[in-house]
Amino acid sequence: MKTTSSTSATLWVEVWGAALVCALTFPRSLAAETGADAWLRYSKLNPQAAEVYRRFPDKVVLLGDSLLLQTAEQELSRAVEQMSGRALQVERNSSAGKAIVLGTMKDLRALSSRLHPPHELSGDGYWLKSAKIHGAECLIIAGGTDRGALYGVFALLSKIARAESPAAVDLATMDEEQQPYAAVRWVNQWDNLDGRIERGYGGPSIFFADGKVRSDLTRASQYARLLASIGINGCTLNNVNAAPGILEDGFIEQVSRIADVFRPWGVEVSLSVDLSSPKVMGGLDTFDPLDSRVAEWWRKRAGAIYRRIPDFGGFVVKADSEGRLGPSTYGRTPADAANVIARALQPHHGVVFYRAFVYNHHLDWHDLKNDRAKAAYDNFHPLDGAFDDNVIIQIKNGPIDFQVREPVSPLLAGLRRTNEAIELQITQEYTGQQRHLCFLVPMWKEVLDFDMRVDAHAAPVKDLVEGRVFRRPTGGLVGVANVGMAANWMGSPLAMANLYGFGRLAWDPDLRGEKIIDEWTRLTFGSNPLVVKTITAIELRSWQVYESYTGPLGAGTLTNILGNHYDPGPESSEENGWGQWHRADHQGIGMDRTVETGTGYIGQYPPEVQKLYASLARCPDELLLFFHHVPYSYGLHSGKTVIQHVYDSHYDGADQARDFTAQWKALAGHIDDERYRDILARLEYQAGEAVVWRDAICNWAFRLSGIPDEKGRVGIDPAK
Ligand code: GCV
Repeated sequence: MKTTSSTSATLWVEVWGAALVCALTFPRSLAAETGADAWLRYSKLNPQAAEVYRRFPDKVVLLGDSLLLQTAEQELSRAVEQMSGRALQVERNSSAGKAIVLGTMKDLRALSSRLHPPHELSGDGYWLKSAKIHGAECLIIAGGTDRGALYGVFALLSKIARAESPAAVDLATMDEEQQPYAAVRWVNQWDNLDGRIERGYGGPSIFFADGKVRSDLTRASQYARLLASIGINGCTLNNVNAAPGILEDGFIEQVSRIADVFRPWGVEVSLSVDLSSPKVMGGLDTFDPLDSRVAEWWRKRAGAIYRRIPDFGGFVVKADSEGRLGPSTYGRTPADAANVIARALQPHHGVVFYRAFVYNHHLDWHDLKNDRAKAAYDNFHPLDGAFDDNVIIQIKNGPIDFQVREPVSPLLAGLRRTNEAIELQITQEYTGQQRHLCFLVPMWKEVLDFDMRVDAHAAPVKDLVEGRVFRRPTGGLVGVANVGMAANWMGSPLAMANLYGFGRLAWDPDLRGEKIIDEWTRLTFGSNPLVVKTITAIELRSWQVYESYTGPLGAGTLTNILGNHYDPGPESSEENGWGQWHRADHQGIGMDRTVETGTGYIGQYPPEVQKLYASLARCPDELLLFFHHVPYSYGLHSGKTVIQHVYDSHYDGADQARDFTAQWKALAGHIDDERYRDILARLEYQAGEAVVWRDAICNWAFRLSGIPDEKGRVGIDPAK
C-alpha cells in the first residue's frame, strides 16, 4: 500500500492535463482490445470529463484496515491513475485536509458524529457524500459494511468512467445513498470438474480443469472483481448436476484456494451438491434425509468446509430432476432433503438453495391433462412453511425452462412462509447461445415487474423474491452466468451486457433497461454519441427480434430440444416425455392450460392473474399459445390471424436482424478494430441464421396449417 504524504492540487491538474494529450493522441478505444476488462476498462478520460474531475482530492484517507477496505482503496487508486494518470496518496485514519474518505459508517461516525446519511445504511449499502470534515472539503465513500464501501468505490468510478454530467459528480454537491434491493445477489456457474461448462459458450471453466481446481486462478480473481463491481455477493462454482467428489477433503482444500481469491472482493463461494453424496461418496448405505447417520454425515462435511472456508456461502441442490437422485427415492419430500442440509449449515450461517426445477421428464404426452409447467407449484406449494429459515427455494423465472417467452412461474406467488429466489439465465441457452444477440434485461424487467396481485394487492415479482410481500428474512436473484476462459468471458463482447444487467437489476430492479444498457455501453465502448446510440438501440431491440424469428406468441422457443437447444426444430418438442409441447396439429396450435378444458395450470396463479390468462379476450398476444389452443385462423388483438402473425413476425425478425448489420457498419473507425470486426462477423452470421429460422418455421407452420401466406412468401396459394 502507498503511504506517501502530499501532492498538490496543481499537480492533479497538471497530470490530468498530461493525460488529455494522451487521450487525444491515442484513445484507449482504438488500442488492442480483447474485452477482458469488460466494463472495468477505466479508459483515459476525454478533455471535458477530465475538466469535471480535476477538482477532486488527491488523497485517500482509509478508515480501517480490513481486507475489503484495502481492496477498495487499491481499486480506487488504480482506476484513478489509469483514467487520469494521477497517483493518489493513501493515508490511514487521518482527517487532515481535502481527501476522499473511505470506510464504513461506523468508522465515519468515529471521525465525525454529525455525518449521517438520510436513511440508516443497512447491509451492503453505501453513501457518496461531499462534506466538510474539520474544515476541509472531502468526498466520503461510506459503506454499511466493508463490502458496501467497496461497492461505493465502484459506483464512484463508474460515474467518472461514464463521464456523467458535472452535476452528478460535482464534489460540492454529491449526495447519493444506495441500498441493494435484495440480500441474495448470486451467480451460479454450471462448471464441471473436467473443465467443461454445461450450457457455457465462453470456453472452458476458469475454476476447474482435468478434475482439479486450476493451479492458476488469475481469471477467477478477475471474475470476482467483475462480480463485485456490480454488487454480486455470491458465486456457486460448479454445475448443479453436481459430481459427489466435490465434497471430498482433498477437493475442499482445492476449493479453498478459489475462496481465497474471491474473499478480497466480498464474493462468497458456494457449491452445488449431489443429494446422494452420503451414499455415493460417504460410504453409507443410504442417503435418506431422515436417517440420523445421513444428518451426521452432512454435519461433518459442513464442519470440514467451514474449517477451511469460514465465509463459505452454502449449497445449491438439484434433486429429483432430469435423472438426478432425490428424496423421492425414500418417499421423502424436498423439505426433508433441504432441511437436513440446512441444519448442517445453520451453525455456520450457511444457506441451502433448493431448486424448484423438479419435474417428470417421462410425462405421457397422449394425456392432454399432463403439463410440465405445473410441476414446480405442485411439488413445492404444498410444502410451504415446512422449510427451515436458512433454506431458499430457487425458482426459474418461468414454469418451463428459460424459453424466449414464458409467463412468470406461479410458484413465485405460491410460497408465503418460505424464502425464495428467482433464477434467471444469463448464459443464452435457448436464446441464441451468444451467437445471436439477445439482451435479456428487457425480458427480466417484465418478469420482475409482473404484478401477481396477491390477496388483491400489488405484488410484483421483485417484491416477492426479495421477501417484502410476505415479510421473509431473505431472498433475491440468482443468475446462471457460465463465463469461461474466452478472453471476453462469454464468447461474445455484446453478451456481457447480460451479466452486467443482471447485477444491476439484482441491486436495483427499478433501473430502466435504457439506463442499464447506456451505462454498460459507455463503460465498455466509451461515450462517443454515435457508438452509444447505435449499440444501445441494437441491444434494446434484440430480445424481441430474436423472439420474432424463433418463438412467437408464447409457443416456446421452437428449437431442437433433443439436441443442441439452438437450431430450429419445432417437431422435437412434440410426442415425447419432456413436456415442452406446443400441441401443433393440422387444426390448431398451443397448449390449453385453462382450468375448464385444459391442464388446469392457470389455476395455480392468484385469482386476478387467472382471470387475465384464462380469458381469450384479455390474454396478451405474446402469450396466447402458452395458455390456449386455437385454430390457425384465430384473430389476434393485433388484427392478424395466428398463422399470418407467424409468417409476418419471422420475415420482420429476419429483416431486422439484417438491419443490425447495417447499423453496426456505421461504427467502422469509431471503435477498436478487433471488436468492430468480431461483432460485425457475429451480426452477419446471425442475419443468415435468422433466414434459416424464418424458412424452417414458416414452412413447418404452412405444412401443418395448409394456409398460405397472404403476402405470397411461404407455400403456394392455390387461389392464385
Ligand atoms: C444444468 C435445462 C438445461 C440443462 C440444465 C437444466 C437445469 O434443462 O438444458 O442443461 O442442467 O436446465 O437447470 O438444471
